[in-house]
Amino acid sequence: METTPPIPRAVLVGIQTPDIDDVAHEASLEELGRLVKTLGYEVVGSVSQKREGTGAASLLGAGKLEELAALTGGSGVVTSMATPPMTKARKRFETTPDTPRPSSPEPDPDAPPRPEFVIVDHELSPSQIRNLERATGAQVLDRTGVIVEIFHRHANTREAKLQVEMARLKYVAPRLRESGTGGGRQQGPGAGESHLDLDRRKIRDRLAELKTQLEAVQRDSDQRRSARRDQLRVALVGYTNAGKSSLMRALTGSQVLVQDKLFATLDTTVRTLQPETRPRVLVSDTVGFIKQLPHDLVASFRSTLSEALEASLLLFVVDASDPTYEAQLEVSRSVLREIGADTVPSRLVLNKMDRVDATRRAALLEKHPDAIMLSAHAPEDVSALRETIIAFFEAEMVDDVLVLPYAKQKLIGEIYESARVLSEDHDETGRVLKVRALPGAMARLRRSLAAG
Ligand SMILES: Nc1nc2c(ncn2[C@@H]2O[C@H](COP(=O)(O)OP(=O)(O)OP(=O)(O)O)[C@@H](O)[C@H]2O)c(=O)[nH]1
Ligand SMILES: [Mg+2]
Repeated sequence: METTPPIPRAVLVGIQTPDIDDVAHEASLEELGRLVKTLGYEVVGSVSQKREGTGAASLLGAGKLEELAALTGGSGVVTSMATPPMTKARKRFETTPDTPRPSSPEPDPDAPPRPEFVIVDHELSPSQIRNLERATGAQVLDRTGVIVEIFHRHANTREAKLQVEMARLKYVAPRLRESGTGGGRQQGPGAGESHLDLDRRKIRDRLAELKTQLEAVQRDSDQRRSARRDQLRVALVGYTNAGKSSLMRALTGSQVLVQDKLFATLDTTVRTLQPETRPRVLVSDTVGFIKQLPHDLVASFRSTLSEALEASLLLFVVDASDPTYEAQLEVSRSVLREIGADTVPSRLVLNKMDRVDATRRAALLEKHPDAIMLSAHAPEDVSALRETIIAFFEAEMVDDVLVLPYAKQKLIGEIYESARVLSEDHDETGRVLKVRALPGAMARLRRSLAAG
């Protein structure tokens, strides 16, 4: 008989430093809750702590720690540092949720199961994680850990899988370093090496292996991308859940995944704008951004985001119905700056306007007079966006005359692919074509004709 595994339960912990106001704090905690749900966990409670700084050993004050431990069934105190070192096996043992702890109250058989996870809305040092685990008896994950885990589960293509595994190992490695000091010695081969050394060496070897594999995969995708160079390309970029894939579907008629989940899309898809134009316009859907996107993930998604880098136009999609949309916009901008895509021409797209009332619409319009306001669900809005995209490229394109010698007729396909042929004549040298194309494409066609 099949039994579905129980849904893991989690308690959220928010840390509010003086630079964060109440609205931003609430929004951040809510977003963390959605991330945790995306992982398939149930959020059963939350605890918030106001803190001057975040360097404290356990991050939470004694009172909050007890409040949290009451929810998870832990002791509420960080046990003495003289406790045995956290070897991997011990860690596994200690974090097993149903391990009875001497200081825990007797479990009530009718009580709902204790949460197995404590998820902190802040990046934690390895020792902070360890101390919180000691006090709560639950497994502790920080925001970065949750995001890395989501990426890990959602990766589909070989490239995304390799990238995510690298990011994950890089996240795990430093945490091994501090949590395993003095781990037991090995017997047999490799004797004298601690478990920790062994784990770290394995991780290093695996990272090197992954790097080689990734380079091979990336050579392929670089080739595919360079074949698309000089084509009319627009990329949908923006915060996770803003509606990029919904717009992609509407603009291209493709069946990309749309979900009310964070990080539904991890792989870039490229499709043709529909109804098709001449030359055709390619639309790319990309991975979404998020606050505190772990640095290694940004780095590892650089190649996925090259789609954005190579586009002639970026559509910055924003969920205008989200009260924190401005912070989200700023996060997206800074990630794009980080990968060097901030020089690509862009337009702001305020999406989900169907959820915005007239007053707010007016305020948005005043703040962003150049923005395109729409709903990805309204077909007339989507066709207007299509016209805007076409008009953008139309303004970029230049006219020229190409002479195609009769000996080089095989290039005609390439011309029709990357340019619009306005008229066609014949003279004694060959076909004379009046064409309209992007300057880059025109230059490439000229080179092909010269070399041919
Ligand atoms: N009301 C409303 N909902 C929308 C609109 N556009 C998208 N949504 C919803 O917003 C959610 C997220 O949409 P997606 O298109 O998956 O968002 P995304 O930006 O691709 O998200 P990720 O791939 O996770 O980064 C889905 O539930 C959509 O149905 C809109 O214009 N109006
Ligand atoms: Mg998506």
